[in-house]
Amino acid sequence: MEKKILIEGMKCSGCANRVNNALKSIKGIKKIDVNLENKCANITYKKDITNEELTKAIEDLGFKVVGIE
Ligand SMILES: [Cu+2]
Repeated sequence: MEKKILIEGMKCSGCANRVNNALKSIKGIKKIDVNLENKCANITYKKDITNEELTKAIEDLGFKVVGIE
């Protein structure tokens, strides 16, 4: 299963790394691809992960999740 998370506020590769690490800490995510230019993160996961869980992990870092599709 895959989701695309739209994120506002990432300005450099350091930001992208922080998002990557936050997502990495969520159990069940198998693959993470944070794209700075497109302001999004694509994830592949195997167990159910709620949008709330994803949003919280990213917004705790100070970024804004504007959509998950
Ligand atoms: Cu940055």
